[in-house]
Amino acid sequence: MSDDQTLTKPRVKTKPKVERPKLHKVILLNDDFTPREFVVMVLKAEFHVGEDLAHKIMITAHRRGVCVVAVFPQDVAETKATRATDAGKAKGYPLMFTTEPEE
Ligand code: TYC
Repeated sequence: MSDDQTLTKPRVKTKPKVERPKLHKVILLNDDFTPREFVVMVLKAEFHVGEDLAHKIMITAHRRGVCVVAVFPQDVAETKATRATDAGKAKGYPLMFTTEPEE
C-alpha cells in the first residue's frame, strides 16, 4: 500500500445500532374493595419486597390512586403484573396491576 493511499483512507467509525431495551414500570391501581392486608401480601409474594415497603406502596396507591411498584424488562413486568392481578381475581377482588414503558 502506497503512502498516498494510507493518508487518504477514510476512517469511518461505525456507531453500534443496538439500543438498551426500555424498562417497564409495574403500576398498582387503587380500588375500593381489596383489603389492604391482601394488597400487602401480594406485593410481598410477587415483588419480593419486605413488609414495610409493601405497606408503603399499598398506602401510596390507596391515597394517590396509583403507585409504581418496580421496573423490569417488559416481559418480566407483564408477567408479574398478570400474576399479581390474577392473585386478586382468584379471591374475587378487583385488584389491578398494569405496566407502562419508562420514559
Ligand atoms: N383502597 C383499598 C381499601 O380501602 C385498599 C387498597 C389499597 C386497594 C391499594 C388497592 O392498590 C390498592 N380496602
